[in-house]
Amino acid sequence: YTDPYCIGGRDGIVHLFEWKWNDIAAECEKFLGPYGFCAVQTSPANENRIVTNPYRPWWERYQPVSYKIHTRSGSEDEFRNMVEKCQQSGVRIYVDVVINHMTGAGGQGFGTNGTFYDGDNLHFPGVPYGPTDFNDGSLCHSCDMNIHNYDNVEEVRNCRLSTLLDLKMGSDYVRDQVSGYLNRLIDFGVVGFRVDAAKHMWPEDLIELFNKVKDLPIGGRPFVYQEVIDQGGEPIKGEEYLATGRIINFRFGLQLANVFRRQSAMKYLSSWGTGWGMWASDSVVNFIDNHDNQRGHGGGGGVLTHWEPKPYKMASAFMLAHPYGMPRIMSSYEYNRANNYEGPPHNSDMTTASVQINGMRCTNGWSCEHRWSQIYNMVGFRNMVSGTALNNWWSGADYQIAFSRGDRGFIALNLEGFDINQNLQTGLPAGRYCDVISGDIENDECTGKTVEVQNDGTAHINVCSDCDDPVLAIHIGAKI
Ligand code: LM2
Ligand code: CA
Repeated sequence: YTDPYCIGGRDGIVHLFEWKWNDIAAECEKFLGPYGFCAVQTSPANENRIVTNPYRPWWERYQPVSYKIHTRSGSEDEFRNMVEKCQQSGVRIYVDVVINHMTGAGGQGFGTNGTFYDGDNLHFPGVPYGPTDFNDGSLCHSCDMNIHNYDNVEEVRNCRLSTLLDLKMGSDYVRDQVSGYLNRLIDFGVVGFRVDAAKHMWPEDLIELFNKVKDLPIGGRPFVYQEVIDQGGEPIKGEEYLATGRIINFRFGLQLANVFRRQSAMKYLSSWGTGWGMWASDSVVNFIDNHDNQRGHGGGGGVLTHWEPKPYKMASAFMLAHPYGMPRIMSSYEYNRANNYEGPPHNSDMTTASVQINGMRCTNGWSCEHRWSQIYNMVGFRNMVSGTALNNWWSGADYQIAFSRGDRGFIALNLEGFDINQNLQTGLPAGRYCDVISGDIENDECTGKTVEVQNDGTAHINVCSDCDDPVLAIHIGAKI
C-alpha cells in the first residue's frame, strides 16, 4: 500500500482541490505530464449532499449520499475520461475517499446525482444503508453521539465527527459497500486513495476493508495514504495505521512554518525527518498546507499558505529538495478569507467555473500554486535528483543553509539579514548552471541567475537576503 506507482522517476502529488474532471484531464496533458508530476489528488468523486446553508460550501463534498460518481466536478463519463487522459500523460490519479461517515445528522434531501437521503432516520437508499449500518447508540456512548473527547479512543472512532453519521466499519456489509466503491474506482484506472478521517476508524477495520479491495490492473496493492491527524498529545498514533499504507504527516507543515517564519533556527533542519520525531520516509505523505488547515479547519491554523508567498515558496522548495517522504502540493482557489466555507469559483448558476490559463498562470479565481515557477521547477529538481542522498550540508548562520543531492542537485536558502556570499561545495560536475528559482532555460539560455561550478565541485554562491525568493537551486537538468 505504500508504493505510489509514479511513472518514470517522477515524484510529487498535486491536490487539485475542487477542480472539474475535464479541467484535470486538460491539466494532465498540458502541464502536469510535461512538468513531471507523479499524481493528482482529486476531490471526493462520489455523490454528496447539496448544502444550501451556507450556500454550496466546499465541505459539502465531505457528506456522502451514495457511491455514485456524480458531483460538481463532473459525471462518471468525465471521470473515466480524466483518469485515461492523465494516465496517457504519465500522471496517476488518487481519489479522496470519504468512508467514515455519510451526511450530517438531520435533514433529508437529494444529492448531486439526484438520490434521496434521510439523515433523520439514517436511510441512504442509494447505497443502500439503513439504521443498523451506523455505529450510533450501540457502539457510541457519548451524551449526544458526537465526538467531544479526543482522549477517549472509542469515542473518536465510534461516535460522530461533527454530527456526521458514523458508519459501522466493523460490519461486513458496510465493508462490502465501501470496497465495492473502491474497486469500481480501480476499474476506472485509479491507483491510489487518500483516506479521509482515517483516525476515526479502527485500524483493524481498515485492514479488513482493504482485504476486500482488489489488486491494481498493473499488479500490486493500491497506494493508500491515510488522514491521521497526529500532532502529538493524543492517544491515537499515526503508526497504528501503517499496516494499510502511508499516513499524512501533520507535523511536517507545522514545523516548517516555525522555521520559515524565523521562529526556530533553519540550521536544525540538518536532522529533518525521523530526527524531528516524524515517521519513516516511506511511511509518509508530506505537505505544507492542505484544504482544511489553510482555512482553519481540520486541526488547522498555524501553517503557511499561499497567502504568505515568500515563506510558503521557501518551505515548498525545501520540501521538494529534501529526500524525506513523498511531497504533496496544494492547489487552491482564491476564497474570501472571512468566509472559510466558500466553495470553488462558480458561474451564476453555481456550477463550478472552469480553470483558465493565461501564460503559465491560472485566472478565473484559481490560484494554482503548482504553476508557480519556484514550485514546479523544484518538482523538476526533485525528479532529477531522485534516489540520491543528501550531502554537503552547510549552515553559515542560524537561517542560512545549503545542501546537495548526490552529484545531481544543489540548493541554498537564506533568511538572514545578509547575503550568502561565498564558495560552497555543490557536489556537481563542473559547468554553468541555471538557477531554477530565478529563471528557466529558454532557447538554451538562462533567464535567471547562473552559477559556475569549478572542477572541484565548488562554486561561488550568492543568495540575496532582502528579496522575494532568497533561494538558489541548480541541477544537472538545467545545465547550459
Ligand atoms: C476530513 N478529514 O478527516 C476532511 O479533510 C475535512 O475537510 C472534513 O470536514 C472532515 N474530515 C469530515 O469528512 C469538513 C469540514 C467540516 C464539515 C464537514 C462535513 O471541515 O466543517 O462540517 O466537512 O461537511 C460541516 C459543518 C459542521 C456540521 C457538519 C454536519 O461545518 O458545522 O456539523 O457539516 O452538518 C454540525
Ligand atoms: Ca468512525
